[in-house]
Amino acid sequence: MDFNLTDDQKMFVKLAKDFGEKRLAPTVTERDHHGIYDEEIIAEMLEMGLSGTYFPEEYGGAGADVLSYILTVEELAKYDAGVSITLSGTVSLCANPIWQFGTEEQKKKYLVPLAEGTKLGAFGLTEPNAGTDASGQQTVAVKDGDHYILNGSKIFITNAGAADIYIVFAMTDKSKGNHGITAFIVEKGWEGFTFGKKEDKLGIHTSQTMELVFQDVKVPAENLLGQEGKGFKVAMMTLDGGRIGVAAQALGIAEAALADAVEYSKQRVQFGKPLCKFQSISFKLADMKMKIEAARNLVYKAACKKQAGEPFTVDAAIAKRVASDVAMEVSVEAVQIFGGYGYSEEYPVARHMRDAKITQIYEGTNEVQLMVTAGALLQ
Ligand code: COS
Repeated sequence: MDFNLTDDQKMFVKLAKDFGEKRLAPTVTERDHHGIYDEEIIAEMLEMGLSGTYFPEEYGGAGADVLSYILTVEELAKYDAGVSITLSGTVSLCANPIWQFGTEEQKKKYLVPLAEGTKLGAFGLTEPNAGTDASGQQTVAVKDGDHYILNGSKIFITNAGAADIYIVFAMTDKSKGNHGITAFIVEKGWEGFTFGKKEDKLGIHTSQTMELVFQDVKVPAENLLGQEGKGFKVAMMTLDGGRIGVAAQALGIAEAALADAVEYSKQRVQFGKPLCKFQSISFKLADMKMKIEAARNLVYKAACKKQAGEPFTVDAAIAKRVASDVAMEVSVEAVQIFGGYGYSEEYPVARHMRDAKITQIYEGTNEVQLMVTAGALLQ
């Protein structure tokens, strides 16, 4: 696998880097501390075409590849992990399933504005009683003529409230277990579709996470995504791609934490010399670097396999677990190197550590990634 970046890939990295330096870095601390989801920043990011990377030009995309997108998420996460998941939530979890499973009409109506960046997307699978056990959906959709009537709720939904387009999973036939789950495309503003409380989270404060509430929402039958009863597969296949996005986010967080720790170790003088001159610190930094580079290979490999149309479920699970564990380990070590200052919110390493934690949890906990990998290993 060749990870020498193409000109297109380099261009997306540069776009994300410039945006990160100019638009994210100056205000990220304030937005993090006050839990601000900044609509203007997100609109600017979308206007730059970052949500269209790998979708074909005929659907509003840039016609580049999955690795370009993954590099973009990674780069953004170095500056603001909340903004990177806002992008990943719209691309991996909303635009991608429409591209993969949607009808031509659905692609024209929903994928085009998502890829062009005029609309934001979200994905509603998790419920109060259906987290890791995603097949236990309690949201129901009952066919009524040329509509389905949707009732239920979804929790911990990234981009909720801000997004215009939602992929929502519901039971259309409870007697069939996971074969009774169906995916729908639901628009913000439809009668009966409201938002619950805004989550008060440990990290990724610059992203917006809320509850979705559906009360007798009339969803036109033409908004069914894929086939009736095939929604669980839509969810699983969508999450396979989403997990590479989370892995890229984790990679970006880890890289930012390492860069901060390297810089600090050169400046901070104790016992008459900079911290980096102590082997206990330089070895720690080297170890952080090694783990990041090992994770990077897994993340890029999973992206390349998705691009090539090869099976990538296990690669995504491995990449997500390894990269998120690395992000957690590296950010904890970065805090350790900063000592008391690391525990203070005055420096960004505390934010990196808080942001890293969610990458071990969402889009399938790391225990789920072990289940997926073990399942494939023991077939
Ligand atoms: N791609 C395609 N199909 C898949 C699939 C994948 N990656 N994973 C599972 N399936 C299919 C299986 O082939 C099976 O199909 P059949 O019923 O036709 O045989 C079906 O889905 C059920 O598979 P399985 O029995 O493995 O499902 P489980 O209910 O045991 O669940 C886990 C497996 C735990 C891996 C799954 O529920 C999961 O990923 N949970 C976490 C959900 C999640 O990530 N939530 C976060 C939401 S977004 S923050």
